[in-house]
Amino acid sequence: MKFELIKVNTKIAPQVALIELNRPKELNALNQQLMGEMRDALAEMDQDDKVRVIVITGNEKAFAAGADIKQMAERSAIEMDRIDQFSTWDQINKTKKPIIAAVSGFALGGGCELSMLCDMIVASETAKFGQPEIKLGVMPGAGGTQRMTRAIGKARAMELILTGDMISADEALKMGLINKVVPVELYLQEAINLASKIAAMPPIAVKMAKEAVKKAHNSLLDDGLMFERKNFYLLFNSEDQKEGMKAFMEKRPAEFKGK
Ligand code: DAK
Repeated sequence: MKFELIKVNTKIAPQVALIELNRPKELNALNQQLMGEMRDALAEMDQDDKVRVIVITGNEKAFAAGADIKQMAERSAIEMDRIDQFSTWDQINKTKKPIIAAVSGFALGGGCELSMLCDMIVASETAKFGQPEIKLGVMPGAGGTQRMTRAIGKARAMELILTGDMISADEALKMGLINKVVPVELYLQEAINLASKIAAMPPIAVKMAKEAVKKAHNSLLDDGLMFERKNFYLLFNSEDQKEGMKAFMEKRPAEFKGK
Protein backbone atom coordinates (compact mmCIF):
# COMPACT_ATOMS: atom_id res chain seq x y z
CA MET A 1 0.00 0.00 0.00
CA LYS A 2 1.15 3.55 -0.74
CA PHE A 3 0.91 6.04 2.08
CA GLU A 4 1.69 9.75 2.13
CA LEU A 5 1.14 10.89 5.70
CA ILE A 6 2.42 7.83 7.51
CA LYS A 7 5.51 5.68 7.00
CA VAL A 8 5.21 1.95 7.48
CA ASN A 9 7.94 -0.57 8.25
CA THR A 10 6.67 -4.10 8.78
CA LYS A 11 10.15 -5.39 9.65
CA ILE A 12 11.44 -2.96 12.27
CA ALA A 13 12.15 -6.04 14.43
CA PRO A 14 11.12 -9.69 14.02
CA GLN A 15 7.30 -9.76 13.92
CA VAL A 16 7.07 -6.10 14.94
CA ALA A 17 5.70 -3.40 12.64
CA LEU A 18 6.12 0.35 12.94
CA ILE A 19 3.74 3.12 11.86
CA GLU A 20 5.31 6.56 11.91
CA LEU A 21 3.10 9.64 11.64
CA ASN A 22 4.59 11.84 8.96
CA ARG A 23 3.24 15.40 8.94
CA PRO A 24 6.18 16.96 10.79
CA LYS A 25 5.48 20.58 9.77
CA GLU A 26 1.98 20.36 11.27
CA LEU A 27 3.23 18.52 14.38
CA ASN A 28 1.50 15.42 13.04
CA ALA A 29 -1.97 16.99 13.33
CA LEU A 30 -4.40 14.18 12.60
CA ASN A 31 -6.33 15.04 9.46
CA GLN A 32 -8.79 12.72 7.74
CA GLN A 33 -6.24 11.41 5.25
CA LEU A 34 -3.70 10.52 7.94
CA MET A 35 -6.29 8.73 10.05
CA GLY A 36 -7.58 6.90 6.97
CA GLU A 37 -4.07 5.74 6.11
CA MET A 38 -3.53 4.60 9.70
CA ARG A 39 -6.81 2.65 9.63
CA ASP A 40 -5.79 0.93 6.37
CA ALA A 41 -2.25 0.13 7.56
CA LEU A 42 -3.52 -1.33 10.84
CA ALA A 43 -6.17 -3.40 9.06
CA GLU A 44 -3.51 -4.84 6.79
CA MET A 45 -1.12 -5.56 9.68
CA ASP A 46 -3.92 -7.22 11.63
CA GLN A 47 -4.26 -9.71 8.75
CA ASP A 48 -0.52 -10.20 8.24
CA ASP A 49 0.78 -13.36 9.96
CA LYS A 50 4.30 -11.95 9.92
CA VAL A 51 3.24 -9.07 12.21
CA ARG A 52 2.40 -9.76 15.85
CA VAL A 53 2.75 -6.38 17.57
CA ILE A 54 2.48 -2.82 16.21
CA VAL A 55 4.26 0.32 17.39
CA ILE A 56 2.84 3.75 16.50
CA THR A 57 5.12 6.76 16.82
CA GLY A 58 5.54 10.37 15.73
CA ASN A 59 8.83 12.25 15.90
CA GLU A 60 10.86 13.78 18.71
CA LYS A 61 8.90 17.04 18.75
CA ALA A 62 5.41 15.63 18.44
CA PHE A 63 3.58 12.36 18.64
CA ALA A 64 0.54 14.34 17.44
CA ALA A 65 -0.63 17.83 18.44
CA GLY A 66 -4.27 16.86 18.01
CA ALA A 67 -6.86 16.58 15.32
CA ASP A 68 -6.31 19.06 12.49
CA ILE A 69 -7.91 22.27 13.76
CA LYS A 70 -7.66 23.90 10.32
CA GLN A 71 -9.66 21.06 8.78
CA MET A 72 -12.48 21.17 11.32
CA ALA A 73 -12.68 24.88 12.26
CA GLU A 74 -15.59 25.77 9.96
CA ARG A 75 -17.56 22.56 10.25
CA SER A 76 -21.09 22.37 11.63
CA ALA A 77 -22.36 19.57 13.86
CA ILE A 78 -24.28 18.11 10.90
CA GLU A 79 -21.20 18.13 8.66
CA MET A 80 -19.14 16.47 11.41
CA ASP A 81 -21.80 13.79 11.67
CA ARG A 82 -21.96 13.32 7.88
CA ILE A 83 -18.17 13.01 7.51
CA ASP A 84 -18.24 10.57 10.43
CA GLN A 85 -14.56 10.34 11.21
CA PHE A 86 -15.49 8.26 14.21
CA SER A 87 -15.96 5.24 11.98
CA THR A 88 -12.22 5.46 11.22
CA TRP A 89 -11.37 5.65 14.94
CA ASP A 90 -13.76 2.76 15.63
CA GLN A 91 -11.99 0.64 12.99
CA ILE A 92 -8.60 1.46 14.54
CA ASN A 93 -9.96 0.51 17.96
CA LYS A 94 -10.94 -2.90 16.58
CA THR A 95 -7.30 -3.87 15.88
CA LYS A 96 -6.78 -7.27 17.46
CA LYS A 97 -3.00 -7.21 17.75
CA PRO A 98 -1.37 -5.21 20.57
CA ILE A 99 -0.46 -1.62 19.73
CA ILE A 100 2.21 0.31 21.64
CA ALA A 101 2.41 4.10 21.35
CA ALA A 102 5.99 5.45 21.41
CA VAL A 103 5.47 9.07 22.41
CA SER A 104 7.91 11.98 22.38
CA GLY A 105 6.96 15.66 22.51
CA PHE A 106 3.33 16.71 22.21
CA ALA A 107 0.51 14.19 22.59
CA LEU A 108 -2.40 16.60 22.72
CA GLY A 109 -6.12 16.35 22.07
CA GLY A 110 -6.69 13.66 19.46
CA GLY A 111 -2.97 12.81 19.77
CA CYS A 112 -3.38 12.04 23.47
CA GLU A 113 -6.58 10.14 22.64
CA LEU A 114 -4.76 8.12 19.98
CA SER A 115 -2.04 7.20 22.49
CA MET A 116 -4.69 6.16 25.04
CA LEU A 117 -6.48 4.06 22.42
CA CYS A 118 -3.22 2.11 22.07
CA ASP A 119 -2.72 -0.72 24.55
CA MET A 120 0.46 0.62 26.16
CA ILE A 121 2.41 3.88 26.08
CA VAL A 122 6.19 4.25 26.21
CA ALA A 123 7.24 7.89 26.50
CA SER A 124 10.38 9.96 26.25
CA GLU A 125 11.21 12.35 29.10
CA THR A 126 10.14 15.21 26.83
CA ALA A 127 6.61 13.91 26.23
CA LYS A 128 3.70 16.15 27.16
CA PHE A 129 0.16 14.84 27.42
CA GLY A 130 -3.01 16.91 27.50
CA GLN A 131 -6.54 17.48 26.31
CA PRO A 132 -6.52 21.20 25.37
CA GLU A 133 -9.83 21.06 23.42
CA ILE A 134 -11.57 23.19 26.07
CA LYS A 135 -9.40 26.14 24.98
CA LEU A 136 -10.86 25.81 21.49
CA GLY A 137 -14.45 25.88 22.68
CA VAL A 138 -14.94 22.13 22.36
CA MET A 139 -14.15 19.02 24.40
CA PRO A 140 -12.39 15.71 23.80
CA GLY A 141 -14.33 13.73 21.21
CA ALA A 142 -12.32 10.61 20.47
CA GLY A 143 -12.47 8.86 23.82
CA GLY A 144 -10.56 11.36 26.00
CA THR A 145 -13.23 11.88 28.66
CA GLN A 146 -13.73 8.14 28.99
CA ARG A 147 -10.28 6.61 28.62
CA MET A 148 -8.46 9.26 30.62
CA THR A 149 -10.94 9.05 33.49
CA ARG A 150 -10.56 5.29 33.64
CA ALA A 151 -6.77 5.53 33.50
CA ILE A 152 -6.09 8.29 36.06
CA GLY A 153 -9.34 8.69 38.00
CA LYS A 154 -12.09 11.29 38.00
CA ALA A 155 -10.44 14.13 39.94
CA ARG A 156 -7.29 14.27 37.85
CA ALA A 157 -9.08 13.68 34.54
CA MET A 158 -11.58 16.42 35.39
CA GLU A 159 -8.77 18.88 36.12
CA LEU A 160 -6.86 18.11 32.93
CA ILE A 161 -9.94 18.17 30.70
CA LEU A 162 -11.47 21.33 32.21
CA THR A 163 -8.22 23.34 32.34
CA GLY A 164 -6.60 22.01 29.16
CA ASP A 165 -3.29 21.85 31.09
CA MET A 166 -0.50 19.59 29.89
CA ILE A 167 1.33 17.09 32.09
CA SER A 168 4.89 15.83 31.78
CA ALA A 169 5.85 12.23 31.10
CA ASP A 170 6.87 11.77 34.74
CA GLU A 171 3.49 13.03 35.96
CA ALA A 172 1.71 10.81 33.44
CA LEU A 173 3.71 7.84 34.73
CA LYS A 174 2.82 8.58 38.36
CA MET A 175 -0.84 8.88 37.43
CA GLY A 176 -0.85 5.52 35.65
CA LEU A 177 -1.54 6.92 32.19
CA ILE A 178 1.62 5.46 30.67
CA ASN A 179 3.92 2.46 31.10
CA LYS A 180 7.49 3.80 31.00
CA VAL A 181 9.54 6.97 30.68
CA VAL A 182 13.02 6.82 29.14
CA PRO A 183 15.53 9.35 27.77
CA VAL A 184 14.51 10.80 24.42
CA GLU A 185 17.13 8.89 22.44
CA LEU A 186 15.73 5.59 23.72
CA TYR A 187 11.94 5.88 23.60
CA LEU A 188 11.41 4.27 20.21
CA GLN A 189 13.85 1.44 20.87
CA GLU A 190 12.29 0.85 24.29
CA ALA A 191 8.83 0.58 22.66
CA ILE A 192 10.23 -1.82 20.04
CA ASN A 193 11.86 -3.90 22.83
CA LEU A 194 8.53 -4.14 24.65
CA ALA A 195 6.83 -5.06 21.37
CA SER A 196 9.46 -7.76 20.71
CA LYS A 197 8.93 -9.25 24.17
CA ILE A 198 5.18 -9.54 23.48
CA ALA A 199 5.82 -10.78 19.91
CA ALA A 200 7.68 -13.75 21.43
CA MET A 201 4.54 -14.80 23.33
CA PRO A 202 1.95 -17.16 21.82
CA PRO A 203 -0.06 -14.97 19.43
CA ILE A 204 -3.49 -16.52 20.01
CA ALA A 205 -3.16 -16.15 23.78
CA VAL A 206 -1.95 -12.55 23.29
CA LYS A 207 -4.96 -11.75 21.13
CA MET A 208 -7.41 -13.28 23.58
CA ALA A 209 -5.75 -11.71 26.61
CA LYS A 210 -5.88 -8.27 24.96
CA GLU A 211 -9.54 -8.79 24.20
CA ALA A 212 -10.23 -9.79 27.83
CA VAL A 213 -8.35 -6.82 29.33
CA LYS A 214 -10.33 -4.47 27.08
CA LYS A 215 -13.54 -6.17 28.17
CA ALA A 216 -12.73 -5.20 31.77
CA HIS A 217 -14.08 -1.72 31.09
CA ASN A 218 -15.52 -1.72 27.61
CA SER A 219 -19.20 -2.26 28.22
CA LEU A 220 -19.46 1.00 30.15
CA LEU A 221 -16.95 2.60 27.81
CA ASP A 222 -19.18 2.11 24.77
CA ASP A 223 -22.06 4.01 26.41
CA GLY A 224 -19.65 6.70 27.55
CA LEU A 225 -18.18 7.08 24.08
CA MET A 226 -21.65 7.61 22.57
CA PHE A 227 -22.46 10.25 25.16
CA GLU A 228 -19.15 12.05 24.64
CA ARG A 229 -19.63 11.95 20.87
CA LYS A 230 -23.08 13.58 21.05
CA ASN A 231 -21.82 16.45 23.22
CA PHE A 232 -18.73 16.89 21.06
CA TYR A 233 -20.85 17.30 17.89
CA LEU A 234 -23.21 19.72 19.67
CA LEU A 235 -20.32 22.07 20.42
CA PHE A 236 -19.80 22.61 16.69
CA ASN A 237 -23.07 24.57 16.77
CA SER A 238 -21.58 27.10 19.22
CA GLU A 239 -20.00 30.45 18.38
CA ASP A 240 -17.29 29.71 20.94
CA GLN A 241 -16.05 26.75 18.86
CA LYS A 242 -15.76 28.95 15.75
CA GLU A 243 -14.01 31.67 17.76
CA GLY A 244 -11.69 29.22 19.57
CA MET A 245 -10.45 27.56 16.40
CA LYS A 246 -10.26 30.83 14.43
CA ALA A 247 -8.20 32.40 17.23
CA PHE A 248 -5.78 29.46 17.11
CA MET A 249 -5.27 29.92 13.37
CA GLU A 250 -4.87 33.70 13.76
CA LYS A 251 -2.41 33.13 16.63
CA ARG A 252 -4.35 35.32 19.13
CA PRO A 253 -6.16 34.68 22.42
CA ALA A 254 -9.77 33.58 22.01
CA GLU A 255 -12.68 35.68 23.30
CA PHE A 256 -15.38 33.33 24.49
CA LYS A 257 -18.95 34.60 24.89
CA GLY A 258 -20.75 31.53 26.12
CA LYS A 259 -22.83 31.34 22.94
N1 DAK B 1 -4.09 21.35 13.98
C1 DAK B 1 -3.60 22.00 12.92
N2 DAK B 1 -2.38 22.57 12.89
C2 DAK B 1 -1.63 22.47 13.98
C3 DAK B 1 -2.07 21.81 15.15
C4 DAK B 1 -3.37 21.21 15.12
N3 DAK B 1 -3.86 20.52 16.13
N4 DAK B 1 -1.11 21.89 16.08
C5 DAK B 1 -0.09 22.57 15.51
N5 DAK B 1 -0.39 22.91 14.25
C6 DAK B 1 0.40 23.64 13.29
C7 DAK B 1 0.50 25.12 13.70
O1 DAK B 1 -0.62 25.83 13.25
C8 DAK B 1 1.77 25.52 12.97
O2 DAK B 1 1.47 25.71 11.61
P1 DAK B 1 1.97 27.05 10.83
O3 DAK B 1 1.50 28.20 11.64
O4 DAK B 1 3.47 26.89 10.85
O5 DAK B 1 1.37 26.90 9.47
C9 DAK B 1 2.65 24.27 13.08
O6 DAK B 1 1.76 23.18 13.33
C10 DAK B 1 3.66 24.35 14.22
O7 DAK B 1 2.93 24.68 15.40
P2 DAK B 1 3.33 25.91 16.36
O8 DAK B 1 4.01 26.99 15.61
O9 DAK B 1 2.09 26.27 17.11
O10 DAK B 1 4.40 25.18 17.31
P3 DAK B 1 4.76 25.53 18.81
O11 DAK B 1 5.92 24.69 19.14
O12 DAK B 1 4.86 27.02 19.01
O13 DAK B 1 3.51 25.07 19.69
C11 DAK B 1 1.76 23.52 20.35
C12 DAK B 1 3.21 23.72 19.79
C13 DAK B 1 1.48 22.03 20.30
C14 DAK B 1 1.74 23.99 21.82
C15 DAK B 1 0.76 24.34 19.51
O14 DAK B 1 0.98 24.04 18.11
C16 DAK B 1 -0.68 24.05 19.83
O15 DAK B 1 -1.19 24.55 20.83
N6 DAK B 1 -1.33 23.26 18.96
C17 DAK B 1 -2.73 22.95 19.11
C18 DAK B 1 -2.92 21.91 20.20
C19 DAK B 1 -4.40 21.61 20.35
O16 DAK B 1 -5.20 22.47 20.67
N7 DAK B 1 -4.77 20.34 20.11
C20 DAK B 1 -6.14 19.88 20.23
C21 DAK B 1 -6.81 20.03 18.88
S1 DAK B 1 -8.55 19.56 18.92
C22 DAK B 1 -12.45 13.62 16.20
C23 DAK B 1 -11.37 13.01 16.75
C24 DAK B 1 -10.49 13.76 17.52
C25 DAK B 1 -10.70 15.10 17.72
C26 DAK B 1 -11.77 15.70 17.14
C27 DAK B 1 -12.66 14.97 16.39
N8 DAK B 1 -13.41 12.87 15.41
C28 DAK B 1 -13.15 11.48 15.14
C29 DAK B 1 -14.56 13.52 14.81
C30 DAK B 1 -9.73 15.84 18.49
C31 DAK B 1 -9.74 17.19 18.57
C32 DAK B 1 -8.48 17.88 18.84
O17 DAK B 1 -7.45 17.28 18.99
